[in-house]
Amino acid sequence: MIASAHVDTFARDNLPPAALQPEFLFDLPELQYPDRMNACVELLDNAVARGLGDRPCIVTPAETLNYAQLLERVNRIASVLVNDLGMVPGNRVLLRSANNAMMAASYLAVLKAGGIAVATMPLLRAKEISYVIGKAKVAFALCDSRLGEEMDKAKSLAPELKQLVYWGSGDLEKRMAQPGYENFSACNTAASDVCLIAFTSGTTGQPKGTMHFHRDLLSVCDTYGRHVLRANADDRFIGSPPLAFTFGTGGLLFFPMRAGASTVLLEKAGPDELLAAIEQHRATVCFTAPTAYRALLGKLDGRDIASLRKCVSAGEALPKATWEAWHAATGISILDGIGSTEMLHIFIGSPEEDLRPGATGKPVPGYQAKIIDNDGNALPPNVPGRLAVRGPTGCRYLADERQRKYVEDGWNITGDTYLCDKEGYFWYQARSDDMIVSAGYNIAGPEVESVLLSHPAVAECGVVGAPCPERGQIVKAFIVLRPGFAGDATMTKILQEFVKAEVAPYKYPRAVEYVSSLPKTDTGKLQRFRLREAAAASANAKLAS
Ligand code: 3UK
Repeated sequence: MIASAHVDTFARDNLPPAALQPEFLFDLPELQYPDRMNACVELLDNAVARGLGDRPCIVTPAETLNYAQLLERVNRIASVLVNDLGMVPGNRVLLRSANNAMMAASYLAVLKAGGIAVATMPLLRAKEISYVIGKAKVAFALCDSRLGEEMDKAKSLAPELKQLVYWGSGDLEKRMAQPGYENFSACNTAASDVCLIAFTSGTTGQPKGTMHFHRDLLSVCDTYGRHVLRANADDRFIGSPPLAFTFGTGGLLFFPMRAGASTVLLEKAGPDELLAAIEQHRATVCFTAPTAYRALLGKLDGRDIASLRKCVSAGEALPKATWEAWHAATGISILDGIGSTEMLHIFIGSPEEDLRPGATGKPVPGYQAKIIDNDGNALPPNVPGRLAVRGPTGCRYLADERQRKYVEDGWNITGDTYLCDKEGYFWYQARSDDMIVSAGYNIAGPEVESVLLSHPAVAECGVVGAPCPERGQIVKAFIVLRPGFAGDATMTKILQEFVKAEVAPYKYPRAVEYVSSLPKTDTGKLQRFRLREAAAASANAKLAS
């Protein structure tokens, strides 16, 4: 047993029992980490020690910090945490902000001081924030003063929170300016000390806290980052996911720093802001979601985004039509990849020369994946089943019975239905609980969505099962049309015929409803359960009338 640096043992005490943890794999030579390491030291202090100090690290519309300047800022924040606020190793620190330099610096400062970062999505409301504080027993918070209103409300709801310091108002900045605070000696953490509790954005039930170690942060860089993304020190990253979402923390902070590269952090990263910033900062690597790639496609005219060389898509399946349209418009092969908060980052996804448009890809080096039936038996190629994965990272819920559901026999069960073809490519079908069963057929909503999306009239769509007395369920499509198209009976007929011509006719949407937008989570995922509720409500209304 390697000695933990944690004085506050809460996280360790609440790890799932060994028997319920997944099996961890460290076969690759690059995953042979020493027993003691601190992720901030690896990503930041060592970069400066290697001579990268004057290279740009964080670029925002407001400021640019090179590696040395970021290190000084991190040291100052860590000094405040420990000297002023009394944080000890193992304490949880809540972080709240849009993506900006102070958020990134605060995150790294928590790691460096041996604390545990608990980053929250900017959109969360007081009740949700106070749940997180209570669940992770958080006593410290650093927050952007512009998000003060909900934060103050959350503090009044959550007695565990003792110290709340704002930046932007001058409070944190004044403390940071104290003499001597520019130096801070890192906490000598164990590689297996928890340094991050990331909450899932829970579409059902309360959010789950997933615990990750210092070494896990490096593992995702040295697997996906090194073998699939393959960025270098001249790259400039950009993207839209919040730093509080591990897709964003990896893609916009850990991966660029591990490569000695720079990252553009945007507080607002809608399609217009993102395009303008790519152009202005000559960004080369972009991380965003499938919906955003579709939105960007409509706005490329007159833009110069020739600097881009790599685009990563995750969070939801990337339909082949979106991949092809982006490739036609930019020449770039989007790298699709499936990741999860439990696994920390992407575990299936292939590099440009080895991908299949429409497929997620092959397991990332360091990870293994298989398709199993309900009893845990491996299924043959091309048969859809449950996706099971394992690798250097994996699911460790903070005090949560749902650990038993996510981990089976040492494998992480992501809740997705996939199939694996004869060549070893993994093809997404649906979230396992989103499969539509209609007149005995299993139908994957995302497959129908991807057909509809390839029709020029369709901007966005969501396909779910609607209750039906005869068939159990019918396929129902909620569709956002592109400007200039009318959602009438003729359009419905056209789209239904279009689907029947592209895939097995039983999959066509028997019901179509036109909407102006689709419900999404803070992490940009389609909320199919809301569409199901809407579909059920209108089906019941019909029955009653
Ligand atoms: C779905 C995908 C098909 C899938 C995430 C990259 O999305 C992330 O984490 P979450 O915990 O959600 C996990 C679930 O989202 N999903 C994600 N990517 C894909 N489905 N194709 C994809 N490419 O249902 C998965 O189980 O919010 C993604 C990196 C870090 C992340 N946390």
